[in-house]
This record gives sequence, C-alpha cells and structure tokens, in this order.
Amino acid sequence: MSDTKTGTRTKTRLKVDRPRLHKVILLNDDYTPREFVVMVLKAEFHMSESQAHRVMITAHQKGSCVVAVFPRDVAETKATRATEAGKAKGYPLQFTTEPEE
Ligand code: TYC
Repeated sequence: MSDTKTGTRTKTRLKVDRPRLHKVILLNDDYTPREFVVMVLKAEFHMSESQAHRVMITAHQKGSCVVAVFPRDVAETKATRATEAGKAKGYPLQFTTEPEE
C-alpha cells in the first residue's frame, strides 16, 4: 500500500493467496510397456518401486492417475520431461498437468 503520506492506507487484500498447486497426471495408453512407465515414475518423481507400480496400475485400470502435486512450473517441467522420456523410446506415454481445486 502506498498511501502512507495521506494516511488513507487502503486494505486491498486480507490475505495473501498461496500459489495454486498443479497435479501431474499420468495417462494410460495401449503401447507403453508397464516396466517403462514404472522406470519413468521412479526416475522423474523419485518414487519407490512399489509406489511407482501402484500409480502405473491405477492409470492402466482407470485411464489416468495423479502422480504428485507441485508449483505450476515444476509440474509442467516434470510432465514434459517424463513425456519426452517416452517419446525418445517411441512410446506414446503422456503426462499432463492441471490446477488443483
Ligand atoms: N497400458 C499399458 C500396457 O498394457 C501400460 C501402461 C500403464 C501405459 C499406465 C501407460 O500410464 C500408463 N502395456
């Protein structure tokens, strides 16, 4: 607030909003090998074998699975890197992002 000279400081915000977190979402496809999906989850998202396996199976069965939440730039970078890892092997593996509610 910059009205200190006149003493008419206006309260424009009661609270500072925390920046919204964004979900990284793993999408199922029919071609990427399960073990490759698990490997990417472990490498890019620092998951254990069992965590990665659970996330992969959930995406496989339900069509998608939330992997993790991050500030937007981190979520987008990780989703891009993980998608690129599949692309480099010729797989259609996809990670997307969306803001949390
Ligand atoms: N559906 C793939 C298969 O049967 C495995 C897979 C699982 C691929 C999860 C993507 O997000 C995924 N080989």
